[in-house]
Amino acid sequence: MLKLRYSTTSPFVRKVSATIIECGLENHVENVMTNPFAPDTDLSQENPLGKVPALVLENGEVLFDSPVICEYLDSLGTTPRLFPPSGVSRWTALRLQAVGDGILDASVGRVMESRRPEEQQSPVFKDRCKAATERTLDVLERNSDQLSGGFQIGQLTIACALDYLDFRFSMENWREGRSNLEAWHQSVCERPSLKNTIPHD
Ligand SMILES: N[C@@H](CCC(=O)N[C@@H](CS)C(=O)NCC(=O)O)C(=O)O
Repeated sequence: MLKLRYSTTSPFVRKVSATIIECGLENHVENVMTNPFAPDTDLSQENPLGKVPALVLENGEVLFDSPVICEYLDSLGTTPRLFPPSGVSRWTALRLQAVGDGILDASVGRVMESRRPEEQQSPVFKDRCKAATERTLDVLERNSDQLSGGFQIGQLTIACALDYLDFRFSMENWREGRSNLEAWHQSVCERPSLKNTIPHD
């Protein structure tokens, strides 16, 4: 049995949970709830970086960083579903995954910053994160055709990123002026892997 150290709100964990469903591995993974910010957490014994997701393999080895975990899970099946093995399609999938992860890094960064004591927060940092997110969403809107025609790790990650914006920044409404991206999101959000892993507090 694999062991996934998870939290319910982490969008990086959600990538992994959705991958587990896409790959039909639900019965092979035990989910262990972990708050990486709890002072008494033992997470660092398994992931020295102290972050979720972390996947403990049957031999005790621990994988971390969602791209690594997702690709490992995808490799367990007979045919990879989410990570094309080589060629242009692989680089397209990895590139789109990096786009989604980048939006998540910026957005999680903003959330973390806003939880620090008010007088220690950096408006400059928060504005940079927001601007990076907005620019990246605009590029996705202009190139939304790159998202159609399949559902691989890139599409999965970008869907998780858009849902995370709904979860944490709904007042900013990423859909405004981005009808292509909205239509694409609508077309994938009913997939069981996404529908069953919606973030919640
Ligand atoms: N690049 C990592 C990011 C993981 C990450 O930032 N996880 C956050 C939760 S969303 C965390 O565990 N943070 C704890 C900390 O920063 O101490 C991945 O893709 O898995």
